[in-house]
Amino acid sequence: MEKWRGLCLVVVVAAAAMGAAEGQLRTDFYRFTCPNVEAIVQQVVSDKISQTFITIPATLRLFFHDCFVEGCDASIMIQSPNGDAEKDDHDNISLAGDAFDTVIKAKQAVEAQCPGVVSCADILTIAARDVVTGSGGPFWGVELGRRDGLISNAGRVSGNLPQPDSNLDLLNSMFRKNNLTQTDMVALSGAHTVGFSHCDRFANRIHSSIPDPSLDSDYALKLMQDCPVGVDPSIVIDIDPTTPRVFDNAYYTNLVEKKGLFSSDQVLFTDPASRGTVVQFASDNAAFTEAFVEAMVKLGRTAVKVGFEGEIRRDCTMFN
Ligand code: HEM
Ligand SMILES: *[C@@H]1O[C@H](CO)[C@@H](O)[C@H](O)[C@H]1NC(C)=O
Ligand SMILES: CC(=O)N[C@H]1CO[C@H](CO)[C@@H](O)[C@@H]1O
Repeated sequence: MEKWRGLCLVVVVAAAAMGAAEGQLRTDFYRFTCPNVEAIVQQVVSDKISQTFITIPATLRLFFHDCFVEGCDASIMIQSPNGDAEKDDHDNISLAGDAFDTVIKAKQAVEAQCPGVVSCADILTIAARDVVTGSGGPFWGVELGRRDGLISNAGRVSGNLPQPDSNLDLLNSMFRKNNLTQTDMVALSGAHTVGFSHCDRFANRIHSSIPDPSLDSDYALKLMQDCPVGVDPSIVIDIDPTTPRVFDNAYYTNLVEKKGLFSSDQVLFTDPASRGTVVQFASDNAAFTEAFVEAMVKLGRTAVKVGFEGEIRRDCTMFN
């Protein structure tokens, strides 16, 4: 009897290990090795949210930036004494310290219960889901089994992240490189339903001599008041002027009303190739939610390291 039970366990563990080696992410990846991992992370995330709302947008954006550069491998978390890690690139400007802090704290809490087992990449993935749920958005099962990367380099950021003045073709090609469709891209842009932008990221739209015809004139006026010429570039404003703290489809109703903050937001409505998707998400929150969840799961598969690749970092900010 004992012998059989032991054998069964060996078979199951071997199957799990083979799954990992084959490079499969799975929702129950830690079921034997750290069954409470999601509850542990969720507790840290909700404590952090109750301290500061910025936890929500910051963590969601941190996940996106991690995945688009070097894959979802926590490369964004690495701290370099020389200031040349991925997070030091100028594109990181709004990666708020609270997002890094969330992952570091969650990792510490997880290590206390299951040392050396759960990757920082997976912790960031869980946390990104939890902040969406924590602001009124959907809950979904996250795929796990990523390993932490061994490269983090500021020089490898440039050209991999979309810019606020990117046009539809450029946005599409950047997302396509990461196996994401135009619909995924439009859905993921809905993350701009929460969070902040620095004035300098859209100043060219409001302070140019020719008014931007794709920008609502009242909204433009409000933006000019919030971000006057010569304003401190560290000033931040809400990206979603309607419900800035709620994860909902207001981002799309804003676009239909010409109230997209970045031209990369507004272009999704202006360009006939993506307008239909924007109009659909604006009128159907469930359709947006479903597309967002699907796209987040796909985003989480970007260039992942699995099996024996990479490492399980002990400290998310340092290679082992
Ligand atoms: C489609 C192309 C995208 C462009 C051009 C873009 C650009 C930007 C820019 C310029 C900011 C403001 C940064 C600042 O001034 O601090 C921002 C903020 C943000 N972005 Fe995006 N983004 C894109 C897609 C995404 C995606 C896919 C996500 C996540 C799934 C995301 C999540 C966020 C969040 C949550 C914020 C607010 C951050 C905060 O408040 O700390 N963005 N984005
Ligand atoms: C995109 O998918 C292909 C086929 O599954 C895969 O080989 C490739 O690594 C993926 N690209 C990224 C960036 O994840
Ligand atoms: C949060 C963070 O690491 N921000 C850094 C982004 O990069 C600039 C340099 O380009 C640093 O000064 C910031 O500290």
